[in-house]
Amino acid sequence: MSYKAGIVAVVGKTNVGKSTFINAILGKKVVIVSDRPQTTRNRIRCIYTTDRAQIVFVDTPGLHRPVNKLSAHILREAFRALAGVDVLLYMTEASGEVDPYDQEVLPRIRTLPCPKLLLVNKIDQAKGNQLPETLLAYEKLGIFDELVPISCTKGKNLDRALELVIQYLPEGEPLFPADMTTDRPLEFMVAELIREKIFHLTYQEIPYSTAVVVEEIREREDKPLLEIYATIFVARDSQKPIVIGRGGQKLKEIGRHARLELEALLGKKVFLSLRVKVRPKWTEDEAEIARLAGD
Ligand SMILES: Nc1nc2c(ncn2[C@@H]2O[C@H](COP(=O)(O)OP(=O)(O)OP(=O)(O)O)[C@@H](O)[C@H]2O)c(=O)[nH]1
Ligand SMILES: [Mg+2]
Repeated sequence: MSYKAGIVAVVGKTNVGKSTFINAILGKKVVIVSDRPQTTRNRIRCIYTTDRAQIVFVDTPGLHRPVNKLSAHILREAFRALAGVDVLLYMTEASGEVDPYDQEVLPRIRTLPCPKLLLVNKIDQAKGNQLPETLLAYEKLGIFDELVPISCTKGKNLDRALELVIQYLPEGEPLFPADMTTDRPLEFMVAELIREKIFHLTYQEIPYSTAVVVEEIREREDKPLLEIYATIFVARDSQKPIVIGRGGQKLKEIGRHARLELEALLGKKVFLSLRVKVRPKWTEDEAEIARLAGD
């Protein structure tokens, strides 16, 4: 059988588990995940290669109703991912009906020329008849070529989802080297990891007002150590002391969690220096959004 390769966008409402799915398929943490909506802000290519196929998954920001310029930007990013894909994976949860927000978005999905697969995620949480009712409701729309119930966290039916994706992929040569898992540079991945820790360790509006920029990654010559200098930007003066915490405790905690994960990921010691800066109202300023949370 000839080799298969193509671009597969993973799209759906925010927080349904798109990034978790990609990590589960790749068998390692490539993209960040949190239990709160709008974690992913950019389109991120994640590459899965076997001897039969190469799938270039595109993780996308969750679809949502925008509340400010930043979230409108994030939403545009998600829709931009739809252009030129070979297979579309639309993800939803088993709520028992067509999700009202999906209902609004699906007309834009219907007209795409590629095969479309529906992933019904979090089936471990489905109660009673919710799963069969969800499948029936989405089936009736007549949009999807396949409907696949899965649980990303329990690893249920992921092999079936993967098989189907490969089945619908076009034949072709690999697009990326086999050992590559993302096309994003290390600076981006490090910034994302720090942002994830902010999602895990701060509350309310803080993660949504925060951006992370890695200023420098420096390999020490005298010892096996990676020095990383990053800045956390917040949108208001009052947010700075919250991110820093009493006696710098919160910032230390964010740094420690990020550093430990980076060390495990990179297999070397990391020195991580974090500072916090205020960029007043950056989430409402297109130029700042492009600079701090852009492509
Ligand atoms: N119970 C359960 N939880 C899941 C499953 N898959 C993902 N989750 C959880 O759902 C939450 C959201 O996961 P993400 O992968 O960040 O969701 P996302 O769709 O990428 O979210 P955005 O990037 O914000 O659009 C996390 O707390 C995951 O642990 C699943 O199969 N079962
Ligand atoms: Mg995500």
